[in-house]
Amino acid sequence: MADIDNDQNDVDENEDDIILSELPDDELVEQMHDDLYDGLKEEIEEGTSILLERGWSAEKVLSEALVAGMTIVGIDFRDGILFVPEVLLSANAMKGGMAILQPLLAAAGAKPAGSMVIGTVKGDIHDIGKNLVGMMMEGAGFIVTDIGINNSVEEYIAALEEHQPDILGMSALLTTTMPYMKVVIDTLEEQGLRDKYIVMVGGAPLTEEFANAVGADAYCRDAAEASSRAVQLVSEKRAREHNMYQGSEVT
Ligand code: B1M
Repeated sequence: MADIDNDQNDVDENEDDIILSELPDDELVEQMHDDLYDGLKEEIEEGTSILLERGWSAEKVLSEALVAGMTIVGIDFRDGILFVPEVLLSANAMKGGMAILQPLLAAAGAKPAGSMVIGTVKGDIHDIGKNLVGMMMEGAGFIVTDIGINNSVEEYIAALEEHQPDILGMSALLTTTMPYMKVVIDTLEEQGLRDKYIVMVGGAPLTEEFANAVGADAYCRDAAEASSRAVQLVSEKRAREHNMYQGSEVT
């Protein structure tokens, strides 16, 4: 009798074993959403590699398999179905997939289009969106210095002074931490540093109106918009600098 039970268990286990490489694209993507939800990092890494091998672009894997999966996690986190430890596992799994995509997204860039210091604001430890923005910016040819999470105004300013980037990028995911962006921008003003840098802000709770109200130069809804806006803003900055230089040569 025990043998029959064991055999039955084996059958059940085998039935549960999903071979990711045997799934068609749409089922694989759905399975990856489930695996992200369950925080299965190895499966996410495997699924990411399979989609790339099948000719998917890194951008498509990122948006359809990873970001879309994380959106589902976010909804259930909001609704109290998932809790912090589970969401941390999902975030860790997502980072596994992103690490595979990172060199591919970065490879698109040629000579530096500009430079950026980016970090999440004080009190806020969310870093997935910031990391994505950094990756896309590298993909657009920027040199990116990522100063991580929970940054005070002193830490932002120290990084700006050290790296002298074109852009300061700040990310915030909480309504309670996003006002800190104004603290940073006001301090830059007070110290006479504001005009040296383009300030870009982003994060799920932000809006264009908020960005204007705190005195940022640009609000970007997502990483793709951040990289294209950055290219545009830096080329405008270069043109202004060029004109100023020519003006000073004439006089
Ligand atoms: Co947090 N969390 N979380 N969380 N978390 C949110 C943000 C929340 C909306 C969930 C919810 O309730 N639905 C909610 C905020 C509510 C609010 O303030 N309105 C929330 C909360 C409440 C909290 C805690 C307070 C929970 C608690 O402890 N009770 C706590 C706070 C901790 C802290 O920071 N002090 C907390 C903790 C955590 C985890 C640690 C468990 C984990 C973070 C892990 C990590 O990042 N390493 C986590 C996660 C994962 C989330 C959700 C589920 C997903 C965030 C994410 O990574 N999204 C999130 C719900 C959600 O947003 N759906 C939630 C995917 C990412 C690709 O998108 O970050 O929006 P996003 O980035 C986008 C754009 O916003 C934009 O481009 C990115 C890519 O396209 N963007 C920029 C971002 N930064 C930019 C900068 C730019 C330009 C564009 O220029 C510089």
